[in-house]
Amino acid sequence: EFARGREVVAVETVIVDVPTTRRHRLSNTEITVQSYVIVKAALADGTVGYGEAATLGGPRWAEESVEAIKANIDTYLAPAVLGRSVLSFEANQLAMQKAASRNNAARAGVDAALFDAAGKSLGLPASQFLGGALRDRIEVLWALASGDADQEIEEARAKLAAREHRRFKIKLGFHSPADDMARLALIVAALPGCDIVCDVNQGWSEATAIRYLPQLAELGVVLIEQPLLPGLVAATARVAARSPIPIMTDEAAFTGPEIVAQAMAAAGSVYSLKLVKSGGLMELKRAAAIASACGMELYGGCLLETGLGAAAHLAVFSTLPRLEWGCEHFGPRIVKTDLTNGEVTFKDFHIHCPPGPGLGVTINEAALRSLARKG
Ligand code: MUC
Ligand code: MG
Repeated sequence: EFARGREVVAVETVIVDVPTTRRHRLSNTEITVQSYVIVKAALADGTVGYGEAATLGGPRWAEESVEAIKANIDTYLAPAVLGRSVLSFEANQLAMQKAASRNNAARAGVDAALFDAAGKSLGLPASQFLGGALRDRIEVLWALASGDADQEIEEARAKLAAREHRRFKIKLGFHSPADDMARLALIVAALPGCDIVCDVNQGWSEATAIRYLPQLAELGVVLIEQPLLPGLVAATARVAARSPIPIMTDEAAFTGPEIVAQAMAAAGSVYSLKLVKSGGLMELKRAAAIASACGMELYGGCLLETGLGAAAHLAVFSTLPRLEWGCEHFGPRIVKTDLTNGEVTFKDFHIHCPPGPGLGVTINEAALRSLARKG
């Protein structure tokens, strides 16, 4: 009965290139443009839902590029869900997993569009399909990643003054460790009372991490994200054993077994949750349960998504029994043009979950058209 009219009749994709407000640097890449694949899913009853697959720096942060994501959705994932009921969330995700191994960002983009369409068709927020929301706002961190301490301090002070962010993530690893420490010391001194997280994005060796841990601890850094290469599990565990600061696992664990392996090796005690790693909304919730069951605390990670991708994460994060470290969904504010009509808001240091049906956001069609890649 409920399924009638709710068959998926079309899945379309478009690549968009969205300029950022400033250069965003990571240890292994830097961007001034964020590229996404926007997925549009249409149902027989006329409902349309949207999802977003994010990348960072081409196939650099992870192996998927927007070009590959679009091709794999168009050729393999879309045919896998066409004609199926949008309400068969598990069956649709299984069909996509059968059609393509890994391709997590691509699967997550389609999955988000299906959750949005299902919710919009029934007049329910997507969080209802995931157990229902436990919270309507989440403390949200801002990332400082230009590499220029003066600019970063000015940017952070503006965020504090606007009461948008009071926790900051500093990207490390693109300067020498000594230069990064000097930069970090200036930032920490300028932002008293603010929590500081450092993301090394795999940029350090075990020796460098061990050498600089005491300085990070002295500066009061509260969390160190992905200091070493994902494959260096034993080395990361040795770093974690010596570190007074918890280590957060990011690129080292996409799948459930990878999360368990990190936790069992004691290589991380906090897990960064991302749709591009888990491959779908239900899968993201499962990743949270797996990490929690292994004793890890949870952090809501991002890949600089627009308001659309942020809303898909918030639909899941709002339902999690535990989310000890809040989230970092600052993406809607780092892009020059958001692709939504501003339903995701930032106020009193929190990101507010949009309450509307589906993912709770609507698409700015004019922005989507003007930023769509031509040719
Ligand atoms: C990452 O590795 O966490 C998310 C925020 C940010 O500044 O970089 C990304 C990716
Ligand atoms: Mg990271």
